Order: sequence, then C-alpha cells, then structure tokens
Amino acid sequence: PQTIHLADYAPPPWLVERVELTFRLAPTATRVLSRIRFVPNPATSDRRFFLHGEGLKTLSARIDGAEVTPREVPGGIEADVPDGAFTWEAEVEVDPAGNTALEGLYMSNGMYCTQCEAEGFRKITWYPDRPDVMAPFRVRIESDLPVLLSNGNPAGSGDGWAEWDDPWPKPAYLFALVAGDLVAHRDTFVTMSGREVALGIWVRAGDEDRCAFAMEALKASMRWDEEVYGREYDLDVFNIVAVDDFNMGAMENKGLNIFNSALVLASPDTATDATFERIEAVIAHEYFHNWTGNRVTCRDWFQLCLKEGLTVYRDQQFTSDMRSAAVKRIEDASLMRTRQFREDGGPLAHPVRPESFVEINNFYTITVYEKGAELIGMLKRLVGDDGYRKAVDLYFQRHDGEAATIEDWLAAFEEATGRDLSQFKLWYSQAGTPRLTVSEQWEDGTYTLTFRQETPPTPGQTDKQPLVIPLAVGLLNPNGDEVVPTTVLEMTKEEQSFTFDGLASRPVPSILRNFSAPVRLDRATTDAERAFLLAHDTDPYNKWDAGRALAMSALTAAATDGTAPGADYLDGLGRTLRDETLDPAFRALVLSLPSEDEIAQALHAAGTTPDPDAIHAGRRAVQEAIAGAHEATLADLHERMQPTGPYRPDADDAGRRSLANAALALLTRIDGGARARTQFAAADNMTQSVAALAALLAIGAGEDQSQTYHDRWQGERLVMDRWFGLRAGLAPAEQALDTTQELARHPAFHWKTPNRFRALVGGFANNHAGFHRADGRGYEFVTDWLLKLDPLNPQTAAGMSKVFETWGRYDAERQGKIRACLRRIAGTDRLSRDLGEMVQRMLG
Ligand code: DPP
Ligand code: ZN
Repeated sequence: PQTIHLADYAPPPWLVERVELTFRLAPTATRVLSRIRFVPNPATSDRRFFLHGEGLKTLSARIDGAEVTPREVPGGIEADVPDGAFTWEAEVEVDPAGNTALEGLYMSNGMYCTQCEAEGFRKITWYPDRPDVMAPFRVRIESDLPVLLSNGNPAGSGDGWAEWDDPWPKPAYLFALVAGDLVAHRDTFVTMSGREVALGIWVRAGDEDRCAFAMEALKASMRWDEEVYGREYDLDVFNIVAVDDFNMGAMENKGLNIFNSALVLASPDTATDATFERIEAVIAHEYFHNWTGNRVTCRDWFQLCLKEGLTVYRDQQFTSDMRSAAVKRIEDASLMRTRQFREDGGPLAHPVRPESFVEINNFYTITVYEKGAELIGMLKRLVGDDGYRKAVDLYFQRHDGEAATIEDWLAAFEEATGRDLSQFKLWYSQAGTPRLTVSEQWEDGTYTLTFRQETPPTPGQTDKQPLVIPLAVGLLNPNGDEVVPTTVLEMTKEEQSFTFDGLASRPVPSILRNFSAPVRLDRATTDAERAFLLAHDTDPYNKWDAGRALAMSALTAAATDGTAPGADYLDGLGRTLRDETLDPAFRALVLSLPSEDEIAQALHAAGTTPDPDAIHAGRRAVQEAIAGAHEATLADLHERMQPTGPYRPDADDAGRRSLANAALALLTRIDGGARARTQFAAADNMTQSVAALAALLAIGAGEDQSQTYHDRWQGERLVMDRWFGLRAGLAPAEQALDTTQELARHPAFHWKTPNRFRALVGGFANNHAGFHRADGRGYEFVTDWLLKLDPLNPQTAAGMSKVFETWGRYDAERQGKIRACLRRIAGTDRLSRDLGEMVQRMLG
C-alpha cells in the first residue's frame, strides 16, 4: 500500500463549480447519476483530470455531452478533457446492501445512509474526493421510502422523490443521504438574527420518545455558539438521524448530522448519567463543526486536527458551561493522561498533525482529537481570552468558504495578537509527551523552581526540540494558605528557573494547575505532601491529582510487594469524603481508583514490569482496605447521596449518584453484595441498576441480576451492548475468557454491528488481567475476531487492534505472545489497508 505524505501536497488541477446528483435507490443496485461542472484551478498549471472511485460499476460517462471511456488508474480514473470549463456526467451502480464496511452508501435495518468522511464519497460516484475541492450540491433522491433526506434546504418533493439544495460550498466528505421509514422528533430554533430553523431528530419507530434530551442539547448548542463565538446557523433546517450500524460516534454532514444511535437515544431507564453527558457533548460537537469544519474546512487530511482539535475544545468549553467546569477539566485531563499518554508512549505515537499515513481512518485518534484540543487550550492560555476571540474571529472572517491549514490558523493568531508562534507550532509536529522534571531551592525568602523538559523519542522522530509550555503554578504556605495565586510561567527552554521572592516560609508548590499543558510532571515528593495538597490546594485539578497520586502510590505498592495503603492516603481520603463543602461529583472522582491499565502504565513508566495478576489483586486489596477503613462514611454517602424525586440527568443529580455509586462499589467489596442487590432490585433508572450490577460482577457475583437484566432488556439493542460489555469487562480474571467465549456464542452477539463487536471484544480487552492472561489465549481470542471482522469492516477491525499497542510494557513472554499475534495478522492474505497499517506500526 502507498504511503501519503503531507510534503507532497499539490493543489487540485480542477475545481468544482456545482454538483448535481440523482439517486435511484435500490438495495443491491442503486443508480447514481452525477453532473459536475469543472473549472480549471488558477492556482496551478497542472491540468491532469483524475477522479477518485472505488467499487463503482460505470454505466456511462460523458464530457460536455459526448460519451467518453476513461482510463483506469490506481484509485480512480483519468480522461482527456478540454482546456477550459466542462461538464462531466456519469451514471454508476453501487450495492448498498452488500456494503459491510459502512463507508459510502450502505444499508442498516432497511434504511439507506452514508458515511463519507474521510474517503467514502469515492464509493458513491467518481469525484475529486479531497477536502480542498468544495462545491454547492443539488441532490435528487428517488425511492418509495417515506423519508428522503440530504444536505442543505428542502427544494421540493413528491410521490417517490425529494430534492435538496445545499448552497454552502462543501467538500464531498460532508455529503450525506438518508432514506428510510423514520419518524421525527421535531422542534424549532430562532437564531440570533431572528431566522427560524426547523429541527428534526429522525429515528426508527419506537425510539421517538428517546430524543428529547438530544433535542434540548442541540438547541443549547446552537444558542451557546451564538453567545460564546458569535456563530449563527446558516440553513432553514437542521436534521439529525440515528443509525444502528455506524463505525464512528457521529458525523457532522452539512445540515444532516448522522449519529450512531448510541449517542442520540436516551431515556432514564435505558441510558446512564455518563451516556446523557456524552450525548450532550457529541450533539454539541457535531453541531459546532458547522463552523469549525464545514464553513471552514481542512485543506487535506493531514490538517484533521484543525477541525477536530478545535471542535473538541469547543465542546469541552460547552460542557464546562453546562455542567461543572472543575469536574469536566478533571475528566478531560484524566483521559489525556491515561489514553493519550498511552498512545504517545507506544508504537502508534504520532504528531497532532501527522506527516504521513497509509489509511487516514487510522488517524482519527485521541492524539489528533484530544491532544489537538489541548493545543487550543494552551494557545488561549498564552494569548489570553480576548486575544483568542479576536484571533478566532479573524480566522473565520478570512477563511469562510475555504479549506485551510494549521499555518492559516496560527497566522490568524499571530496577526490578531502580535505573538510569534513559531516555537508553539512544534506542538503540532512533534510527537510524544514531554516529561517535566522539577527541582526546588529555598533561600532567604526566595523560592526557585527549576524545570527541565525532555520529550522521549517516538517512531520516526528521534531528536526533539524544547517546546513552549505554559505552566500554571500556585504556592501554599505550610498552614495551607495560598501565598502566590495561580501564575502562568512560560517555559521555552530545555531548562529554566523561575523565582518567587518575599516569602515568609518555604512554600509547597502546586504545579501544572488545571492541567495547563499536556505534559508528564515528574517531581520527587512524599505522600505527606500529597495529602497536604489534597487537603489544601485551591485548584480543583491539582487537588484531585494529589489524591490520584496518593492512590497510585498505594496501588503500585500493593501491586509490587503487597504493601497495605498508608495513613496519608486513607486519612486524606476520609477527610475528603466527609468534606461537605466539596462537590459530590468531585469527591466521586477522588474516590474512584485508577484502572488496572493505568496502574500498569504507571509501573512501566517507573521502570517496573507490570504483572497483570498482581495488579488485579493489589487493586482489590486497596479497595478492601478503603472500604474497611471508611465503611461508615461510605455507607452514609451511599444512602444520603441518592437524589430524591424523579430522575434527572443534570450535573448535580448525576454527581450525587456518582458519589453514591463509587461508595457502593467499595462497600460491595466487603458486604458480600447485600447493598448492591438491594439497589439493583429497587433501581428505577439505568445508572443505579448498572452501578449495582457492575459492583456485583466485579466481585464475581451478580448471576441473577445479570439474567434479570438480560431478560428485561433483550429487545433493546443499546442496553444489550452495555450488558455484553459489562459481562466481558468485569468477569473475574480467571473466568473472563470463558465468559467472553460463551457470550460470543450468544444469539444476540451480532458481531457485524460495530457497537456490539466493540462491546464484547473491547469489553474483554478492557478486562486487564483477563485479556493479559499468561497463556496468551486472551490475545489469540481477540486476534481471531479481528481477522474475522477485517474482510467485512476494516475500519472497526483496525480501531480495535489498538488493544495491542501496550505490548512493550509487559514481560518477555507476554510480549512474545502479543507479537506472535500481530505477526499472524500481518501474514494474513488480503488483509485490509487499515488493519495492515496498524499491525505494521505496532510491530515497528
Ligand atoms: N468528524 C467526525 C467527528 O465529529 C468523525 N467522523 O469527529
Ligand atoms: Zn469531530
């Protein structure tokens, strides 16, 4: 397979002025008629006429009305064309029913739908399928199905047809079409300039009562983008469609967002608090793309972070405004430190803006998305809130209707704020997590912090430059009072010192407040000092982090030499739990322990080879110790924190439930499951029943509850996804593989549906000690399933293969077994480009 390089970018020889498409829908033989007006691109003298296409049966092709026979070339076709503008027409046939890859036009439960990002449009018709070719689209759909949707505004409909007109130039990856027997949950939104927008969430009959929450989230997002970014919606309609078979979470097609149904449908009895929060965030995310992604799009796929990092940043801001800013920041930082640092530290590490790829689908990563968002946050920290707003306004003003680059984005910041961002730009090109070591000096009232930064080598990048790192620091005196409030220090060199004068006593530093930069902080400290910060730090993130570090030190000790947790941790935790001035959601975060995977990562980072069984046993011992030490407090919280009144998914109630349920999980470790059984039996919402079931499964109990859940929900696909995931993910390590294999034979294991596949296979891989069993059979099991799925759905298979990215952490035997599995995959005939690239990178 061919590797594509950023450095090889060349502008498109031909631009598209207008696209007209007609779809005659039929399950196995859909006809697609295209009429496309091409004009020469004045930016280049190259006039080669190339159209992408994959799996298309061409019935006819014409240029300016004359029949032509295009030449087949790798990835598409070429033809001889006039010197000036011309019209291309083609009629092709595609097979939506046979499209199991879920890219292009495919069918799901009798409904037609599309997924064109990144390169799916070429499976629909011949086209310059690259994001820097933007055009207005007119679409006609012919089908007997009652609901026919596409991008833009409705432009007429009749018996068996509908037309749509999208006036905003867009790249083909934002094209969408839906046809099906769907029902709508409708509403309207009046924009800041007084235009009324018709909103619709389209779902299968029976799901219409599960759309209200998503609709509220949509309206809140539309209002928020007006208020915070001054961005107004620009069409008469905005539609969202829920589809069961979907590779990704959701897709921001212009005016017609398509969502994995797991991220739209929610009711208290079927969705958990976490799902509600996630739905709200993803609805916002896709809506925000209307400006950051659609109106201003990406020049090429290397610029993916231009739209994704910025849009994730915007959805994070939205959630902070809607819910608790402190809790949201801790959740996001925690995701970075676990999953993104894991990617950055392994064989799949890549820059936020990658410089080469084989299959772009493999780069929809936590690095591009989440680290990309952290870069926006750092930029804002460096230029200030006003500078940020000015720069973003300038960016929109300058690039509306264009396909832009990271250079364009940074240029807008440089011009709007006068700041030189050449060093900052390294964050986009340099992979890996900088490691920041800290040393301290105290003399005559002067306190000096010296930082040293070092970014370890990553695949293909051995030499790293120093980055600009905004370090938010505060200082506390030994009484716990803040003597220096949060100050942002700008580190630009490899080693740099900062001094604070006039202090009465040696301070305790609180460094990297609010996770001000995506770096790994390495500072020699004691459990006593961590407990001090847990008690006194005014920065919620660092307060949480102090508790986290205490927990991690207890867990790594328990996992290596079986030491019991010390008093600093147990007492500090107890005080935090009882501190009624603290938000319950915050206390829940302090109480929830790092996962086994995180413990393995921490041990590896400290130079110890993680032993999955010892980690499993150690984590359990720490849970038992916490529960034993704080049984009365936990029991009190479990009881008192249950919200009263009807279920509401808002931040306050969800926060109370999360604290109650974190307490329950620990209590279940010592009460034999009594409380969890009672809660499961009484629960009137999914959050409470799942928490109880999970607590039971985690102690190897809950068979009856699992069966009850199964019997009650077997007709509900999303609820059953959760069941598969919980069973495989929480089964006791020694039973995990047997349980999972049995679940794989369950008649409801519809493995071709990505959600179900990810629930079971991903759930099992999340069962750290079960997946990493010493005999390697956990690895074999996952490998078998990857190879079974790959021929049908390469994208989902490739995504799931990341469960092997941590192979380098483990002992030689496990490493050998994982590598043997990766080699088995690599040696398979007709492996997809997607999975092939992933295993090659993991093998190194
Ligand atoms: N562009 C989508 C998103 O919103 C992914 N396909 O992230
Ligand atoms: Zn996105």
